[in-house]
Amino acid sequence: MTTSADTHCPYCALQCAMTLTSPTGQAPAAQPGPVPVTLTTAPAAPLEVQGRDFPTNRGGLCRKGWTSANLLNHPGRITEPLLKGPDGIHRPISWDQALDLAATAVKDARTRYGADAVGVFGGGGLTNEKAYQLGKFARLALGTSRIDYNGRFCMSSAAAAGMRAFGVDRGLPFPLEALDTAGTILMLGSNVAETMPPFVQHLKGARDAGGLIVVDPRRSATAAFTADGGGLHLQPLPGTDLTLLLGLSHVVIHENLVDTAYVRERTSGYSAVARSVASFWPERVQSLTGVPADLIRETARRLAAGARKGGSYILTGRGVEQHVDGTDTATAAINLSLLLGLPGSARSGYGTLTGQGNGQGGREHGQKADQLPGYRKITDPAARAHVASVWGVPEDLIPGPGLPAVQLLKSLGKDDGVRCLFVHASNIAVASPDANAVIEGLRSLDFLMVCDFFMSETAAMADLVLPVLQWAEEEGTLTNLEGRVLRRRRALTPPAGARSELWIMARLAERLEAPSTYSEDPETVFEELRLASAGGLADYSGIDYAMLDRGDAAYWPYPAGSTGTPRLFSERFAHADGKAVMTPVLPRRRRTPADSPLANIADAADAKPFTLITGRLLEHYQSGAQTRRVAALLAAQPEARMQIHPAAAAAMGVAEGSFVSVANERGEVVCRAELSTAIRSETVFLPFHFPELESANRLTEAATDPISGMPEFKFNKVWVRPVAAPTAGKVLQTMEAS
Ligand SMILES: Nc1nc2c(c(=O)[nH]1)N[C@H]1C(S)=C(S)[C@@H](COP(=O)(O)OP(=O)(O)OC[C@H]3O[C@@H](n4cnc5c(=O)[nH]c(N)nc54)[C@H](O)[C@@H]3O)O[C@H]1N2
Ligand SMILES: Nc1nc2c(c(=O)[nH]1)N[C@H]1C(S)=C(S)[C@@H](COP(=O)(O)OP(=O)(O)OC[C@H]3O[C@@H](n4cnc5c(=O)[nH]c(N)nc54)[C@H](O)[C@@H]3O)O[C@H]1N2
Ligand code: SF4
Ligand SMILES: [Mo]
Repeated sequence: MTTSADTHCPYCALQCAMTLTSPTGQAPAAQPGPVPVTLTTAPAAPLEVQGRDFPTNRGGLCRKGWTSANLLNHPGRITEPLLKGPDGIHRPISWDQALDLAATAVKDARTRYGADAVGVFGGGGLTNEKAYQLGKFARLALGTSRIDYNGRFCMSSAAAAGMRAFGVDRGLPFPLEALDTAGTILMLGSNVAETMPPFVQHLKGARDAGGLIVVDPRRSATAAFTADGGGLHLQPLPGTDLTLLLGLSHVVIHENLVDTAYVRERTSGYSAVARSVASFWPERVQSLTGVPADLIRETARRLAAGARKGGSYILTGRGVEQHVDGTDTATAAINLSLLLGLPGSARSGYGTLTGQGNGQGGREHGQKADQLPGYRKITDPAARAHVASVWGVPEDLIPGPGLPAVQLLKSLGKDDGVRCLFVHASNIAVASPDANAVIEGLRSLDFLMVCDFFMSETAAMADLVLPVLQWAEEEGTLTNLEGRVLRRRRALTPPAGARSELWIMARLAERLEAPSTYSEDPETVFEELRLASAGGLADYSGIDYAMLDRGDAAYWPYPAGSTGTPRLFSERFAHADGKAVMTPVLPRRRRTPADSPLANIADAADAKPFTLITGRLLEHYQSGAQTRRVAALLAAQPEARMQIHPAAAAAMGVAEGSFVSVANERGEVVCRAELSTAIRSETVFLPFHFPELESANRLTEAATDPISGMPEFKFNKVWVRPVAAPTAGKVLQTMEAS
């Protein structure tokens, strides 16, 4: 008998709906409740994956989604707690031993250095239940303020800009389907054709109407998609989007395209913004960004025309946000959208595309350094009192704000820094900026514990690795890029030695004699999350498992007794006066090649300076810890390749497929060159999915946006030169693929 469970993809924030089926009928069963299962060790996936009709994906899945079940019974799966010996080799120990060791490490660090010597690094892939519990566990059971997560690398600038302008941060304040009928869509620094392929369906209408406009220094797959319909591709110098956006606002104001009634009634701050863009006329912006003045004017006009007919949307992705001025750039995009009257209008809007599976929910319920559940501020006395009452603890037991991710990582092993670190759902040795320095920090810790189901590059460095459950093996909820809460269902009994993170936190809390309670049952934790979030910005109090199981559309805020909020801002914004705030922003000086000496490269006479941008390939997810273990995906993209324009390559004698060194004062990458006219000639591109010699983050700088703490992933100076093939270090990512 065949059994099946309706669930959602384990990877990105589109959260495509899928049905998992056991072809044999022996293994999985629909939830609720565990069902006996013998895990097959055969290389075939234990479950069949089928796309399921749902508004975001309409039955479609990308290659990562199709192959996601291959990892469930992967031979490289960790199924026992592993302790690293003095010889550097990990060996199995019992769960009791492992938990005792972790608890002892926490107590030691606390006694020697104080509670803030214990740190937690979380992830946007955790379910709402796990993310919520991790925030509570850190503050109450570990007693530390030092918790932050990889969303700091992902959504922090867009979130900060949204809070500043609208008073609330929900990536898309409207259902994704709203894009279908839009006349004009301006996408800045987002390559959904590779990062969320089924999303492209929602761009077709605008594309066919000639209204899709993509801003990217590369002719990405998404930029190429504009061509058929007569859309536009604006190809600025990396890091100049803020200037470009000021130019667009300049045109909107000077060509009288402003929605004056909307600006008057629904916004504040117009005059200062109008003054700030006055000197950004299109010809000047052309000289600063490389985007032709005519295209700047045309873009502004199409946005205004779309707003009058069909609808106009402005969307941002990591390309414009992962910069030291990312918050200001997102703010400039919001200002432009407010001048045109888009946010809150019935057919138009502004949004940012959340990336990780639970990137949205994961940034709402307390794994951020400055946050309590329900998107509350940890410094707000009323928020502290509310959450303390739900947790049943005195308010002063909740620590104050901790350190944002980059600062937390910089503090590893330092005086007053973190000495004992717990990592849940992030591969920081590969995904963090200035990865060489992070690896040094990880090495200098007294104790590193990593929860994962694979030996990621970070887990490989850990003293203790705890095996956890994969998506199809546990219950929970996620909140997708639309702010819609979804059920993830168990379809498979996990391997005997693996444990849920809720169970791990519960057992550790006992050993640490922590105040309050730590349930290992996801639904019980969700019920507590509902109470803790009640009255906050991200209010989930009206949502329960039963309605999600029915497939009800649950968009937050969803206070008890309401029916949720598919569209935000139709009446008012979340600031006290109900208005959106326009904040004037201006470009700051960026680094130049001269700022980046080549001290560490011995024979660099033949090296040429370039701007490095980094990003994603369709086949790999993030640090690649998961997708490098899927044979089909690894075969399609086995290694990092540096994209470079053929003219720039020819000037250095670099041929297609030949090796290059990409270096700066922080480190060096050696990989093959991929010649492509899709990239600007002063810019090179590296994916960040690969470790070791191919790790792009050996080159990125841990400089951060002053408001959000977002690091500079997409604008770094590097020197490129041809080199001979490397002799070692290129084999790591090919191990263990199944
Ligand atoms: N295949 C795949 N899909 C994913 C992920 C993955 O790792 N792999 N990760 C998920 C996550 S967590 C996220 S956050 C999203 C990210 O999704 P995206 O934001 O679409 O991904 P990126 O490739 O990081 O960046 C998008 C584009 O920004 C461009 N870019 C770089 N620098 C600049 C610049 O200065 N200005 C402008 N305008 N553009 C620039 C790059 O050329 C790139 O094409 O994807 C999600 N989906
Ligand atoms: N140069 C450069 N660097 C970047 C970016 C970029 O564009 N350029 N993008 C940044 C962005 S947007 C992001 S989101 C980050 C992401 O980068 P990471 O934080 O490294 O994300 P993942 O590779 O998804 O790592 C997740 C790890 O947790 C494991 N895992 C998955 N689910 C769970 C779970 O439920 N529990 C536990 N305990 N483990 C789990 C996986 O096996 C994997 O080892 O990278 C950032 N780094
Ligand atoms: S687009 Fe995202 S959610 Fe959909 S199948 Fe691909 S990785 Fe999964
Ligand atoms: Mo992300």
